[in-house]
Amino acid sequence: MSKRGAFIVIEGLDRSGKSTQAETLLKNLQDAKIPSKLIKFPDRSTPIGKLIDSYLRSESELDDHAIHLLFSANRWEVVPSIIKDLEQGTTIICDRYAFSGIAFSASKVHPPAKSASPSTFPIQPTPKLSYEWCRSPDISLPAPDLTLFLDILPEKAKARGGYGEERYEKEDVQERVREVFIRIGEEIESSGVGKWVVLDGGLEKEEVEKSIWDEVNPLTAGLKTPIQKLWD
Ligand code: 2DT
Ligand code: MG
Repeated sequence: MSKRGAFIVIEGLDRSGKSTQAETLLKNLQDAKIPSKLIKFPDRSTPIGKLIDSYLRSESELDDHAIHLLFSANRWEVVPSIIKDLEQGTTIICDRYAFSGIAFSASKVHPPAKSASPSTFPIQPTPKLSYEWCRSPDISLPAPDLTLFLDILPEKAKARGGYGEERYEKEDVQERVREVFIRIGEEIESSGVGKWVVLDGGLEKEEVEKSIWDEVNPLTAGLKTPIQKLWD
């Protein structure tokens, strides 16, 4: 059996350096003559992606469940092409995946209820969507062989030039998102399906690039194992 390509996902908070590192990794793989391709979610170019784009720019409102399912559908529509590429020996680098899907949706909370008497205890915000509900539409997606989580403290990410204008680009949101990412990573690591590596995204670009290459290099010879499924 000929070898298949590796499926490598890069995840992280906004301003963690994900997209820059994904592009650098593509270049390094191509320089090493490894057939490779970079994809990104959300893919804003498809009809579903256009609905997502409009929501992220706050040009439209959608029910939290509905937008979550659109993000998932935006992945499912690319699955046949991901599988085809991997089977033909192409290594795929993927900028955000189902893990962003869970982390951002499960971080949505109800606004705190206004109580008549002010409490001295901070009120824990209640989630709008459960972690399990958020995970379910992405069950059975192709599982990444390697996920690189670029970890950065939201305050440091913010200091890097600030967040943009899009929905979710706020420090309190990013803090909750980071907590969910950490939970997902622990579960992936203990599931034995794919490897989850936490890298310090706050380091200099070149240092992060080197740590990424150290993780990716062993996969560049191709894989003999079948493509696995997420959370199946
Ligand atoms: P970019 O800034 O990377 O374009 O992401 N998001 C992303 C979700 O809420 N659910 C998902 O499934 C994915 C893939 C993260 C735009 C924003 O979309 C969020 C940031
Ligand atoms: Mg963004």
